[in-house]
Amino acid sequence: MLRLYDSLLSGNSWKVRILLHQLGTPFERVTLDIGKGETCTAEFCRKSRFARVPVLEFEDGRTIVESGAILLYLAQGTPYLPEDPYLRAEVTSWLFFEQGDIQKSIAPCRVHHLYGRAASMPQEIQRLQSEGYAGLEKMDRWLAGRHWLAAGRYTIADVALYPYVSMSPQGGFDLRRFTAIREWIARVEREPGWIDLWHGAPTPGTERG
Ligand SMILES: N[C@@H](CCC(=O)N[C@@H](CS)C(=O)NCC(=O)O)C(=O)O
Repeated sequence: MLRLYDSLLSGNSWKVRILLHQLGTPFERVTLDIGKGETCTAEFCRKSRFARVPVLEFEDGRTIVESGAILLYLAQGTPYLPEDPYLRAEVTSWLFFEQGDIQKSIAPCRVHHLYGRAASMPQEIQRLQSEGYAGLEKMDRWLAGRHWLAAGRYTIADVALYPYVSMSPQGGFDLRRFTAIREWIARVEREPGWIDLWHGAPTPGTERG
């Protein structure tokens, strides 16, 4: 059986759990506590060269790191990743956009807010929010008049973008003016098999990272 190493609050891990759930793929979940350094142990670093979750592990011990790579692997041969090379590239382009233009700013901003540090670092928060808003503007413009990000249907592009965009208000982002994004979030949440962040969580709310 596949094994997924994740953490309770990780949006990158949530992407993978959503797709595994939508595919109906059974997996064993191992939830690490980042705050306790559980992603930094020698044993875990042998599984994850970047000492981060998510990590997908096979029965033979091989692993895949990076949420985008895991989504691409799991979605092969399924409706969540088009066969057509051009459409597949369109989907992949959103995975890169998510990492560079969305996750890189919105994720740390969210963590600073969740851990009560945001008020003591206004300049850094302003920098992260201005980068995050720039990404959200681009996404909202693209989604205006469209239901999905790529290929005219729900794909792993939507799975990849959904967690950090939908959780951006936790980082102080105001989504009110992003009408297309808000409608898209509601659409993603209506997809069969969609699960919320806490679905199946071992001990909700106890983890620090
Ligand atoms: N680019 C990576 C980012 C993964 C990442 O940032 N993981 C965080 C949790 S969301 C983590 O494990 N952080 C632990 C640390 O950096 O020490 C991906 O998409 O999988």
